[in-house]
Amino acid sequence: MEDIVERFLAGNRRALARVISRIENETPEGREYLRQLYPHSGRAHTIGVTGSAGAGKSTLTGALAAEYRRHGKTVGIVAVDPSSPFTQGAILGDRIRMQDLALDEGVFVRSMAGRGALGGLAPSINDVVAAVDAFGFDYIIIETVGAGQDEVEIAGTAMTTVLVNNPGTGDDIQAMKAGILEIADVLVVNKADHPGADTLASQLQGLLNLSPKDMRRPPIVKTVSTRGEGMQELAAAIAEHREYLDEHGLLQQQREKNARHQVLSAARAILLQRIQAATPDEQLDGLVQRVASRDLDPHTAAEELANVVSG
Ligand SMILES: Nc1nc2c(ncn2[C@@H]2O[C@H](COP(=O)(O)OP(=O)(O)OP(=O)(O)O)[C@@H](O)[C@H]2O)c(=O)[nH]1
Ligand SMILES: [Mg+2]
Repeated sequence: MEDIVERFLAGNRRALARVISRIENETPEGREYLRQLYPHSGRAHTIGVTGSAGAGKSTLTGALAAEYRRHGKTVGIVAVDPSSPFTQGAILGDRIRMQDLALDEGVFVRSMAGRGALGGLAPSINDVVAAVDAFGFDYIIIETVGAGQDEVEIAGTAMTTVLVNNPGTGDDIQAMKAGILEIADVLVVNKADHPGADTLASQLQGLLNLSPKDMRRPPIVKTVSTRGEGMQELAAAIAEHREYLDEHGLLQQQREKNARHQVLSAARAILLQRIQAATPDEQLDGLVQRVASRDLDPHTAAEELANVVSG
């Protein structure tokens, strides 16, 4: 185990891949790696790329990574697969495209399952990002398909959240309704080679103009990711957001918020494991049946379970 951590810290990519697998599978070994590596994390600029299915997130991620590579920066990419079998084809396509990048030593690409047992982002995503961060990449781009809650959660993980929109889809209005603009630090109008890009950009600007004057208004960047167009502007907008965070002391605040969220969700997972380990199947089945037949309410049942570990 020491050996793997040493090789990891010496920059061995196979060690990185192995560490991530252990973390992803939530093994005790994975937790031990993370314990040792965590102090080395926190240096990368983490960028969340989110938006609807097919908005061009993967293409944009690849193009942005290429832009950073042109400046000699290293990039880790964590692509979070949506669980819907509907989009499986697209994911495969992403992997193939991403493989071109993966031949580059300065880029590391990892796909992972997006859903935990209870829905929402898999708890290990933050841990995987921490491992990629500890490895020493300058930037980490985290791609997630926009599914409401995911977008909110990714905002907690990444320093800068990029929301990818497309012309002619009406996504902007949807986004506004879901309150998603609130979490976007940079707005992208991708597929700007399609008609309606300027209209969408000005619609988005119109919405932003409604927000309070003292609030930071996310810049809007038009891109054609397939041709790498707009990547310089996007990189500049991301850098500008990072400066904004630094200048206003917001980075530390964001880190603390994220840390609190992670500590509490890890604690929740530990307690649940302990409860499950300490509860005989028959006891759980009995409680479940009583709740199902309205003989007992779920909270009283849960308290009974929790008492096993707390009392
Ligand atoms: N015309 C045009 N097509 C684009 C652009 N960016 C991406 N595409 C195309 O849009 C399709 C979807 O791109 P992806 O990058 O896979 O989109 P995604 O958002 O990652 O998709 P999911 O991960 O499945 O949600 C592909 O066929 C891309 O080639 C663009 O700027 N212009
Ligand atoms: Mg994708």
